[in-house]
Amino acid sequence: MSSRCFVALGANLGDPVTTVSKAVEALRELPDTRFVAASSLYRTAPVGLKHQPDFINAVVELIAVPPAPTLLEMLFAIEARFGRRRSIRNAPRTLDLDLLLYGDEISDDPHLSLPHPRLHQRAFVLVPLAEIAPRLVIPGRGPLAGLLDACSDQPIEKLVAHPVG
Ligand code: PH2
Ligand code: MG
Ligand code: MG
Repeated sequence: MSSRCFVALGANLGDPVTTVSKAVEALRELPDTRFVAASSLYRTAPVGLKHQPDFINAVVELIAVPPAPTLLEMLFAIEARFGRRRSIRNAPRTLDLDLLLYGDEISDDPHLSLPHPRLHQRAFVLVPLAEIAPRLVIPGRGPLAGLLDACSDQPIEKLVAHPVG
């Protein structure tokens, strides 16, 4: 058994472009998991706590064999490798990895809510998600395209990848 999963990446401390790019590479290496696609990187205005640096965000699609709680532990381990220290909610962070969707699982477990409870309100998740999975339907929320319209006022800018050299 395996499930189609989506992981959101976010960073706004240190060198967030490098951090998010390296974290995408770390997700490629996860055991018992097939890497399907990564979105572009996006520069986004902070949602929630306003007075903090802009974020770099992206979304990755995986096919995962490990169950959702195991996959979540793997994501926490990558966050820790990148120096994540947990303080107050929505505080600036070197790397945040959120499990957005695990197949069509719906869960209200406080340690692992699925789909991610705020994903449908956040352009910094929905825009990169739509880049790699435009026809996705969010369990309990409906088609992604309709959700995107509702947050078109949130500033988000796609970063153009520069060839090295
Ligand atoms: N993450 C948050 C809170 N606010 N804002 C943006 N733009 N990007 C994020 O990744 C983000 C946020 C909590 O995880
Ligand atoms: Mg998180
Ligand atoms: Mg988060």
